[in-house]
Amino acid sequence: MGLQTKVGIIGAGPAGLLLSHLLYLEGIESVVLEARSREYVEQRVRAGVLEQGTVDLLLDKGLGDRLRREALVHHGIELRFDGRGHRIALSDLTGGRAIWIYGQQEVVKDLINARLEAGATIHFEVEGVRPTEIDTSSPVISFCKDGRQYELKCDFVAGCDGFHGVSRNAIPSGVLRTYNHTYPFGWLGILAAVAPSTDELIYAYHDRGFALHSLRSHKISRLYIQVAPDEDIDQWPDDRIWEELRVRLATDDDWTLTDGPVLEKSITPMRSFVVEPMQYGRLFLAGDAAHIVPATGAKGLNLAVHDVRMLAEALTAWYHAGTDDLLERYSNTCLRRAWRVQDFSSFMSLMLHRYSDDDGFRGRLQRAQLEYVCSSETAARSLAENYVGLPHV
Ligand code: RFL
Ligand code: PHB
Repeated sequence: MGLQTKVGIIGAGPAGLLLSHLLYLEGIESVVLEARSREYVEQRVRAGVLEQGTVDLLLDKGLGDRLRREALVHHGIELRFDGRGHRIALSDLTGGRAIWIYGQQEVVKDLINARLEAGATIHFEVEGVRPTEIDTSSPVISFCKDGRQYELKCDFVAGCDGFHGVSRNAIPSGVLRTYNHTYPFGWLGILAAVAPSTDELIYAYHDRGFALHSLRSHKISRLYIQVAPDEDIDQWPDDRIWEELRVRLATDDDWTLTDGPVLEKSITPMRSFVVEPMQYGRLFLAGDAAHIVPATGAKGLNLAVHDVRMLAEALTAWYHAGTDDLLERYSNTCLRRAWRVQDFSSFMSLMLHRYSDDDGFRGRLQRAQLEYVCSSETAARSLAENYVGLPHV
């Protein structure tokens, strides 16, 4: 069956949904195709830290009603090592910028509601999605839904289908250059029904490995520990996880970690990945489809938001002013920020994780780095401005 739209968007994650909303505000029609069910994408536990710039955009585009009520503003983070905490005063160091704690699945829920309220088309649970004829001026996305085959004709295809999506593979071989780095560790993350034992995020460096105490609300905590990338989650009953967190987050004073029921747990590998360019013909890649950063910098979602903001502006200029210079610059503009964020996320990862092959040398460098960012205002400011998100890169 034949369908038609202006922009065909593959993936209903934050990138695809936000792009669809930004285009709608400019009067540009789009259709979103998603492999999973609505329930699944709304429940998927992932990011929790939004940069100031991400929040400003969501508020500015009318997506902030619930975010304004429920998100928690944080003005600092703690780096903890040798049993002591050191606060990085994010806002004081960056002219008042902050980070906001609001779960990615809440952003996704808000976006889906806004899109459906505006009468948008989101096809969930589609199969066999395949972008074709992307090197012509009328690409087609073929897909299957409820056993019926469809062909969606569009002007542009936005590949917002994450790292495991199909869009990137639709680009002929030899066009893309891939940069890939796998870190020798992963994160075991839990979501727990217990009030956070901290007001601000704690990034802990410990001989037994990295640990992170984050949160989602006054009642829900989010915590992570460094594990081997191929760690078997069955080896980690809840008690063992809490015990390990307690050891790695311990301080010399009387700080204690309160445990509670574990609602969700999973292991995530840490990797860096970038493809260049982020465009081929009428196919534009955005978000995790084009780049992955290790989670230590809390940047992946924020980078995805930046990409689609650039893509929406470029498509708006094409439709409304008939100019294609922003579309041509799209890849370079986004890659500049992607590599800045890649560097920051790598810096945080290398500083905070233990390496199993360390003969002691790396550990000494890590400690020197930690002491530097915790004692030099200049070094702390550099970390802070990257963490809250550089306004211009
Ligand atoms: P997503 O969210 O992966 O969405 C892609 C969507 O595409 C769908 N899809 C397909 N649809 C149709 N056809 C196909 N063939 C398809 N293949 C896939 C998928 O079902 C999905 O719905 O990518 P997007 O939109 O680019 O968003 C990127 C973010 O999800 C990601 O960067 C962040 O979650 C990364 N991240 C963090 N980012 C932050 O900015 N701050 C954080 O604090 C933060 N913490 C994290 C994180 C990621 C984590 N994990 C699990 C990887 C913490 C963790 C543990
Ligand atoms: C989270 O809350 O999920 C989170 C926070 C900070 C990070 C990564 C993830 O660096």
